[in-house]
Amino acid sequence: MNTTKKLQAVLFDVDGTLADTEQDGHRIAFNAAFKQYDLDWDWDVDLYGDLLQVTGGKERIRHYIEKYVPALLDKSDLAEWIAGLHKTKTKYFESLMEAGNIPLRPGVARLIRELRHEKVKLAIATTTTMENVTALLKSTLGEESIGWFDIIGAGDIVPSKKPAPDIYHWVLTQLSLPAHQCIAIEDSENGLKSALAASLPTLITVSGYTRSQNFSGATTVVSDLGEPTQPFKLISGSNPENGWINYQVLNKLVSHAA
Ligand code: XBP
Ligand code: MG
Repeated sequence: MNTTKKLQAVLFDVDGTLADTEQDGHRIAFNAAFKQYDLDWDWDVDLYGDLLQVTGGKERIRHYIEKYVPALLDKSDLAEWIAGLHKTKTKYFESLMEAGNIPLRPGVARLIRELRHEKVKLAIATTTTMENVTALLKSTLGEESIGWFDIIGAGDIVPSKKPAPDIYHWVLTQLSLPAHQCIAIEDSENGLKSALAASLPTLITVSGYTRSQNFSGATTVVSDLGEPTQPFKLISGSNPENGWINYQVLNKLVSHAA
């Protein structure tokens, strides 16, 4: 069997996978928005780690209110108020990306370049907003990189966010590809659940907040995508037998999973 023709598309998660955006990006942007709204809320590094169990910024704010500020639940326009606060947060996040302080994780730019060379389709399946995705891509790979992705599935485009499979189903439908010819790259348990529920083989690159999560069901779990000069550490799953994730490795993982 010619396995080199197997892989048709790679579906990338964004936060934690393309870049470590949570602690020094989203968290900072949430806190800046709270300040602008005269709220004394402070999402410190540990608290934010707990709050990350809820995906989606608006959903996370609502969860925080339910847990820590329940009196606010009586607010008649709560949904609109949360949406406004979240919009403000998105503006702060965009400025943080424009400042260019958050780099791509090891191997990401290289792998994207190689996959484009091999004519493998690139897609994004994320919980965050389209504005945030484009801001990150612009600041790290340049404006033209947005066009390198055949499909970008982001934010509220589907009714239920990860761990529901909706965003992966949506992206696969747009790509007109079956899940077994694709691979998802994720960093979190919620992301893995989402991808697996859409029947996608999934490679995990653990990130700051997700290191100790449960990744059973993942094809392979590695520290990062690795570079020839800076190999990844294998955490679990099938051994890619290479120090860095490239087109050939992804192809192998997909054909073994099929
Ligand atoms: C990450 C998320 C997002 C971000 C915040 O999801 O759950 O909610 O934390 O972004 P993924 P928003 O790893 O799937 O990209 O505030 O724009 O939701
Ligand atoms: Mg993620």
